[in-house]
Amino acid sequence: MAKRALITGIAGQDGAYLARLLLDKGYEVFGLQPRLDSDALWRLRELDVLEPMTRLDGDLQDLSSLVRAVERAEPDELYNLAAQSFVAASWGQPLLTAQVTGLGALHMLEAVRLVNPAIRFYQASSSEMFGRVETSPQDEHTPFHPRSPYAVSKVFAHWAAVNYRESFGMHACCGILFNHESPLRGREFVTRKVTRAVARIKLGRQRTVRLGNLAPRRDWGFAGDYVEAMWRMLQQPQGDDYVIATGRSATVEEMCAIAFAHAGLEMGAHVERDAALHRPAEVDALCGNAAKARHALGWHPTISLEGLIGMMVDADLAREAGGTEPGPPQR
Ligand code: NDP
Ligand code: GDR
Repeated sequence: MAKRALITGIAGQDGAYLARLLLDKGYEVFGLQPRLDSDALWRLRELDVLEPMTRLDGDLQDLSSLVRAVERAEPDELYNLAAQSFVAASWGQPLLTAQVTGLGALHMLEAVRLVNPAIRFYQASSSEMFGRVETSPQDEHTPFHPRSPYAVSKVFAHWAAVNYRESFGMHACCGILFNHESPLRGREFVTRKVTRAVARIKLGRQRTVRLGNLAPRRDWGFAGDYVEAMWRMLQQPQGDDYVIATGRSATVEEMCAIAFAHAGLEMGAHVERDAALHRPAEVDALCGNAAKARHALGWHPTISLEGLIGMMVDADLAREAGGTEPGPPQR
């Protein structure tokens, strides 16, 4: 019989890639999303996963909707990807972020415990939990020092999942994923903001892009690789926590330079600095050590930063040229 999976945050970047992966593996896929209007589903259309999956209404803030979704889907595996995931927005909406990204994960764990604690559970933890780091690279033993309401909420959710594993013997895994991007990345995140601007500048539709702090370092990988790691975690005999990263760290400025160079443009003339885009507390440098995932899961990244940013610029050029820009307005 086909395995069944329930994915929360199905309409987000990772939800779409994970749905594609699981459908290709023969799973029956159920996707939970609060709003099921047409605009929200563009990523599912792009990866051709909308028709073969079942969509369920539900919100991480509403435990009863989660209980109903778990009862309906009867999943073998549950991937909790839903979140208010934009770090910059979390200072303006700290309570909403805590309720969805933090408490929402606990609601999801409770729904699983109430309906069927044998369901394997994946929690989308984040490298943002490391925050102000004192050692590099970061691995599963690096202490957390969250620097935003988003990261504080993710630490709560992370420990809730660990606690349910230890308290109730649940097969709960936390994937501590470093930044991962793709042509389906939301336009508010810096890579996609830059690749979209590069495409528009190349086509003469815009002259400059306004950016905040160009100095922070991030370890950027490809979302398609990272959802494969999520799945591999849930195939292990025991629940555990894994860092997923490329091990290469680059500054925002270096990432921008790659994007402009890919389109044959000179970056200097097109980037404006805007202090209003700086964050109240910044995460200066992240770089992950995924040795545990490499050994235990046989996982490794397949796409370089140049390959990733080039793929995103090419996708944005094609969309801009074809007038097929998908997705909701930029936040
Ligand atoms: P996205 O922001 O693209 O997707 C998040 C999804 O959650 C969206 O579909 C969103 O819907 C949905 N959502 C928001 N609020 C609720 C709610 N109250 N109830 C149910 N669903 C809700 O994120 P990604 O796909 O990039 O990331 C997936 C997960 O992984 C997130 O938890 C993120 O924090 C985490 N993560 C991401 C990393 C990355 O680099 N991409 C790295 C590490 C962790 P809507 O759009 O309608 O608001
Ligand atoms: P991040 O991603 O906060 O790391 O969280 P984001 O792309 O938003 O920022 C990365 C870095 O770029 C700097 N930056 C800007 N960022 C944005 N968005 N817009 C700008 O104009 C800009 N200028 C400079 C930021 O200050 C930051 O240092 C992502 C999300 O997917 C989280 O959900 C996830 O948990 C982490 O990655 C790992």
